[in-house]
Amino acid sequence: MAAFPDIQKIQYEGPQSKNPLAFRHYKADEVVEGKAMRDHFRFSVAYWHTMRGTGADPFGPGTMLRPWEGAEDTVANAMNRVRVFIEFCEKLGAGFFCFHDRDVAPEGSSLAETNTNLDTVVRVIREEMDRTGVKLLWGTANLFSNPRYVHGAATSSNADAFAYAAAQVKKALEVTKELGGQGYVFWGGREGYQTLWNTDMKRELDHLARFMRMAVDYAKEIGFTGQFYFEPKPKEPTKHQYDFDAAACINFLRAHGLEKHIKLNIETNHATLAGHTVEHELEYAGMQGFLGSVDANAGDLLLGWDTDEFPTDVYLTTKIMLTILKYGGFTTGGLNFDAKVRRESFEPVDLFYAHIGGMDAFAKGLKIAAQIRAERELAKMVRDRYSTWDSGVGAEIEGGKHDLKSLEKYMLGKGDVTPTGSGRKELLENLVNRYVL
Ligand code: XLS
Ligand code: NI
Ligand code: NI
Repeated sequence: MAAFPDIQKIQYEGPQSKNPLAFRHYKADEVVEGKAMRDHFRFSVAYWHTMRGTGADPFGPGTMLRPWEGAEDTVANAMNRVRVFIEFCEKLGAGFFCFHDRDVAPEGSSLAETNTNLDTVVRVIREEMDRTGVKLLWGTANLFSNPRYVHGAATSSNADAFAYAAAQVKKALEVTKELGGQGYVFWGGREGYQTLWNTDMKRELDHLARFMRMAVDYAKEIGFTGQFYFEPKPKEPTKHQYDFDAAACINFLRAHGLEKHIKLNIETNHATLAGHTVEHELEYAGMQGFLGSVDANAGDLLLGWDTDEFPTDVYLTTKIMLTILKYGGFTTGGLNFDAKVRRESFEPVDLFYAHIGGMDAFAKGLKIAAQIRAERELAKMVRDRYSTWDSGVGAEIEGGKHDLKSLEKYMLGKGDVTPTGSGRKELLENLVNRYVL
């Protein structure tokens, strides 16, 4: 029985459409900058929010109406849920999904039983993927929910927690490979601290690096060729997470010789929690070749936590797409909606409205970004701003032809700096508005 009997495959109807279950901008086949929209975005649905989000908050239990859910967390229900999920992806027209091991199958009474449960459900996932062509963007392991990870996993003060997490990642890598996953994400759920009074930071970070190295080595051993990603987040659930932002993650990877194996998965709301914007994080990662994948969502600037809302702000999506296009687009990565409907939006149809809105906002953002790039006005203004570096002393400095002594000589001769070139922030904002509005 279909879980969404009243909903047909979502179609593109164009900007004039008033049908809330249609796309107004996302047209999978439409070619932008030489590539179909479907391949620009590689849209992915997050299993954890879409299938396992209950709407619970610290003040009350879940509210979601999910008629397909059985009363208990059994393997049979888990298998049924997979079918519902893939029906959702298919009707939405999202080509990819992401999941944590524990999203899809319940834990058993032992690690062995848990692994068996996972294998049973993975068989259904495989069948449904083969039936529909929906693909796995990345897999990951939930190393934060179970109380055994109270002090973290790879950075736990308890060596057994590290060992259990290692066993879990081994299995998660096998399953990701089996499902043809194109990537694997490390997000350090509790890899951080609540207080430095009880924390040996150096030891914890060395353990985290050792853990990642084990995963990279095992991937090689089993022939998993997907891309590894590290997902920055500055806080929540711990007060301070080690994967704080792109800069901290890249430094960590380089310091431990992992930079060849692991790129970043940048999430909008994590960037803002770190006091950055997502475009800052994308640019910082992109300029150094670490831009791997994106967890698309939006935060609420009035709230200081990861609200994981759906992105509908066209300025936001335009900025994200400008940076992604600048760095050549996704190869292994994609746009994963790490986003959930609000507790008050409890009907199944809200899942469709939410994803359609996000996909349309990104489609519109892509078109605007492509236009901004095609007309080159913005790029020209940035280039012109640095024109003193294109000849004379600027070009000589960039060419390595100067040292402190020669520059002192140059400045003694010249006298002083004449400020040139207004920053033009206001003009640039108006220019961008011309494309957006
Ligand atoms: C949580 C993270 C998480 C990762 C996957 O804040 O965004 O959902 O993407 O473990
Ligand atoms: Ni995420
Ligand atoms: Ni998040």
